[in-house]
Amino acid sequence: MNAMPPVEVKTTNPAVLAFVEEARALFKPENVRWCNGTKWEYQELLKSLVDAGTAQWLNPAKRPNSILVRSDPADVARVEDQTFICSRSKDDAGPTNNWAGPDEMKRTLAQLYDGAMAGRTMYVVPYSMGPIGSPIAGIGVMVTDSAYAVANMHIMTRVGDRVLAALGQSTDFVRGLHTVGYPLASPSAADVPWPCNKTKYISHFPETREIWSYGSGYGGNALLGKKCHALRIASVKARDEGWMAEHMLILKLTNPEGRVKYVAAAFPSACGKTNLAMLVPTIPGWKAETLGDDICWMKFGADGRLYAINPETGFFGVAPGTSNESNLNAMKTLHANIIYSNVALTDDGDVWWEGMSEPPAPAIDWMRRSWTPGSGRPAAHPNARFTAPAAQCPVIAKEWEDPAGVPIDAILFGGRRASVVPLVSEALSWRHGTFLGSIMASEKTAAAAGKVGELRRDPMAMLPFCGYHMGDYFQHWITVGEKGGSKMPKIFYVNWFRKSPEGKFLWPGYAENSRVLKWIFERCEGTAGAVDTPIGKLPAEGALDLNGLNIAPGALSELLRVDRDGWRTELPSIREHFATFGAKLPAALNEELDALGQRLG
Ligand code: GTP
Ligand code: SPV
Ligand code: MN
Repeated sequence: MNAMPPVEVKTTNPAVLAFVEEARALFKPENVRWCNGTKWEYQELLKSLVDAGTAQWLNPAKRPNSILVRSDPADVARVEDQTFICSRSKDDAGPTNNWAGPDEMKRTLAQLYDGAMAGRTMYVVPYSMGPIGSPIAGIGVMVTDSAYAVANMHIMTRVGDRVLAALGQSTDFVRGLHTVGYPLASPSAADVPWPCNKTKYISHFPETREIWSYGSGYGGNALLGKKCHALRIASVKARDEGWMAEHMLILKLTNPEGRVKYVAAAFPSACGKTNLAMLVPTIPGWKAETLGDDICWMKFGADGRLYAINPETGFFGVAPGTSNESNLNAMKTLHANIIYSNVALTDDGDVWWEGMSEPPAPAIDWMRRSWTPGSGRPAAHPNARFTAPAAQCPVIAKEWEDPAGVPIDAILFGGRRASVVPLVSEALSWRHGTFLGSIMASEKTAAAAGKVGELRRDPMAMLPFCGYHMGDYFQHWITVGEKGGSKMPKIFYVNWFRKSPEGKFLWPGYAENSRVLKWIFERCEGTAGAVDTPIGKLPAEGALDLNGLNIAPGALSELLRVDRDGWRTELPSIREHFATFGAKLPAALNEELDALGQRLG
């Protein structure tokens, strides 16, 4: 089962050693392997995945050093129904999270955990979220029996001995336990290609900075550095310490004169962060570079501004829809050293997914069945993903690993809204921007298990990721804004997904979103025109650069129309949404809602 020998333990930190020993005693693995983070180790992990039948090599002439992994069809996305915030008080988890008491949850999980790694290797993965030694970064130690999770962590985070060295004797690290929940009778017993368990728990203990995950090997359920640590646990730490942990991409924009702005943007899962983070502007002279595509940690710098780092080192990106036309830089990033999950396999040993190119024929779909175009079912799962090293992105910004972070000029909120919300608006103030973030809504996507397409409120794109009471989270935004005062980023609300009555996207999106970014940049500089409307500031006539854009007549006026009736119709549902937060809803947000109602008349 396990080809890799145990390696030397490179820490004397008693807290780390005790944590690992307790995990070993509980999980009862066949052996324990401390991950050192080397390239050699990564290659061994890939090899063991191939040997176990979990993965297969892709054609090295097409995708060097890359593997294809197909998961169990019952384990393909985050499981929000089984995600828990186990704070001591139920009230601290708030109305948007599942809650169980920490003792009760630990009792339940300890039973499931008992012997769960029998016959398997327990990997110990010390990892850093953020550049090692950065004052904005944070460390975690994760144990897992999934080589797939470890290989992904290698790409997505900084793993290994250097993390233990940076941690030293400190006890300030997030403790993560993960098992797929599929013990083996013996190391030589027959295994399945994708071990997992029907029972799943993704549990967080915010006060003690612990994550206990059970039963799933996929994505955010298993790569504990990502949503579990960098958002759910980190959001609590950020509240306690006065900083921000957000579900945001980070982008560097340079105008033709060489001036730079840094933009962070919060869109819900599968709503366009990776695409915006890597876009190629269509306006001459403008440059966009990537710092991050999913998570953003921001702390105040000595100058009082918010400085951001990308805590990750890779992209766990949505494959379907990614093409040379939609996201050329992602396609270039994907040439080698990639883990592909749940995409289709072509005849010549390459990968394929819906929207990548003309359909290949024949192919093997993500469920290992033969597939032909027109068969009526997708070849790749809608939440098929690629795991790619960020350093391979051709437009990665040179400062992406700067431990000091980059000063953020603008924050964007956005979601999938077929109607009501215009292409872009600027908030009237930080407080108004916080209000806009708090009422964000989006149609559900395949990134989480459940019904796709349903409109739901997803405040700041953090609904599945906020580790505490969402009302307190809103207050934290307001408090941080008061602290930063005039030095806070400007806030904008964008919507690339407005549709015509026939159901067609009105805005071409993707690279053309650079036109909106240009307006945002120039609003930050104070040079672009805006008009005041009841819902915020919209581009003045001619302020949005549309040179060379091919857009249906009438589409633009629809995109920038203030839909007073639509907004008025939404007011009761916003009130209802706010009511769910009870006394924890900041009064400031009710005031903003009243003010909006008055402005709408
Ligand atoms: P997570 O990784 O789940 O957090 O998703 P994400 O926010 O990074 O989303 P991503 O950029 O991967 O985009 C998801 C889907 O939205 C893909 O199918 C894209 O093709 C599509 N998409 C992205 N940008 C646009 C756009 O501007 N317009 C339209 N119509 N679709 C877009
Ligand atoms: C998301 O769902 O927002 C993702 C993918 O980025 S996962 O890592 O599975 O959370
Ligand atoms: Mn995401």
